[in-house]
Amino acid sequence: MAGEPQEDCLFCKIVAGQTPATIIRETDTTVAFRDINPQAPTHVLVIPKAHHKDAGALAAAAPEVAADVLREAQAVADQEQLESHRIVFNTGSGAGQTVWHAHAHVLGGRGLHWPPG
Ligand code: IU
Repeated sequence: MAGEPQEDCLFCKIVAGQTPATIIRETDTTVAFRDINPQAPTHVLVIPKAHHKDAGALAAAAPEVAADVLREAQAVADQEQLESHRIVFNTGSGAGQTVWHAHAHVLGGRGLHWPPG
């Protein structure tokens, strides 16, 4: 069911403390942790604690939590003192989504080209 923890979901396991992660921020509804395979000097993932398969599903089911994720993404950029940054929601395998629990990538600390690859 939407929002319920999924047994086979890595990010639900991070939320539950069953899989280690370098958590840098946490709120009642979100967790922010460093990506294990960073693509920039700062690469942090912000996730809702509740399980939703992608950003669109999250926004449809729990718009207030989607707003919390965005607010926390900006808070990460502020905390990391990023001059510029990019917030990315890969959606669908063709766009590079590999983990089916909504997450915002916060990338910064280097020049970011446009359009992205
Ligand atoms: P994607 O947009 O679904 O591709 O992003 C998933 C990210 O999760 C990706 O950047 C991975 O490096 C990252 N990640 C992680 O931080 N910790 C993990 O244990 C696993 C993936 I698996």
